[in-house]
Amino acid sequence: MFSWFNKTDSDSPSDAAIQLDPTNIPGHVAIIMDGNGRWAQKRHLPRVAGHKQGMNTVKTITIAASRLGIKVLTLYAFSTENWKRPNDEVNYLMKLPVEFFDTFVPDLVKNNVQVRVMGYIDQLPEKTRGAVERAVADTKDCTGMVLNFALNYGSRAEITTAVQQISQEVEDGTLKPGDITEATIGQHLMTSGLGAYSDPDLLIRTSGEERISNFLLWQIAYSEFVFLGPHWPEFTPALLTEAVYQFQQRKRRFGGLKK
Ligand code: V07
Repeated sequence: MFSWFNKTDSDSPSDAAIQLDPTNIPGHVAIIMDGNGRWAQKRHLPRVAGHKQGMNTVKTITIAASRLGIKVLTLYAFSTENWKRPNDEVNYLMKLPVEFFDTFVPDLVKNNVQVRVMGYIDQLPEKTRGAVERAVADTKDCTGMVLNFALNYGSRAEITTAVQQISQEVEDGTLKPGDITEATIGQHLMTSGLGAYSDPDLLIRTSGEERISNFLLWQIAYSEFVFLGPHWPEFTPALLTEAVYQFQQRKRRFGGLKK
C-alpha cells in the first residue's frame, strides 16, 4: 500500500542507505550532461546561466568520482552538432574551458586528476584550444583518475576519420583489408589512449532523455545505461552513487553467458 508515495524506484534505497560494493566500481563512467538550458529556463534565467551552473557540477562530480575509485570519467561537453546553437550561446560555451582552467586546475592537481580531451580540437577558437591544452599539460603527471572531456566530438565523425586513416594505410600498402580487425578500428578511435578503459562500463544521461545522440557509438557496445531525471546542474554525488548502485545490480554478460 502507498507504494506510489516512494519517490525513488522500488529497488533503489535512499542515498543514506546505499552501500556500494567496492570491488565492483565501474572503471570507465561516461556522462551526457544534458539539461543545462532547461534548468535555466525553468528558473527564468538565460540558458548560459545553466551552462555556468553545469560547470560547477562538473567540478563537484569530478571529485566525487575520483573518491569512488572510478578510473576514467568521460564528460560530453560539446558536440559537433552544438555549433548550430545561437551564436551567443556557442560563444559563451567556448569560454567555459578558459574559466574551468583558471578556477579548477589547481584542485585537479591536488586530487591527482589528469585532464584529457577527445574531439576535433583544431576547430575550436584559439583561446579555447589554448586553455584546453594548458589543462592537459598542467595535469599530465597526475596518476589518479582521468577526466576526459569530449569537446567538439561526434561519434560518426570519429568513426569516419578512423575509416579514412585505415584506408590510407591500405593504400600505402602497410595494411591488408583482411588484416583489419575490431582491434584495428579501436586503435583508430579517440579513446585508444585510454587503453583497457577505452569502453565505458556505465553510461549516464541526465535530464530524462533516453537516447545516445552520437556519443561513443562503437565504445558503448556492452555498456550499462542509466537514465536519470534531474537536469545536469541538479546532479549530485548522491545521484552518481545511485547510478553506480544501479550498475552494480545489473548482470553483465558481454554477449556470452559467463560472468
Ligand atoms: C562545458 C559545462 C558542463 C555542462 C555541459 C555543457 C557546458 C567543462 C568544460 C571543459 C572542457 C575542456 C577542458 C576543460 C573544461 C566545458 C564546454 C562546455 C564547451 F579542457 N565544462 N564545459 N567545455 N559546459
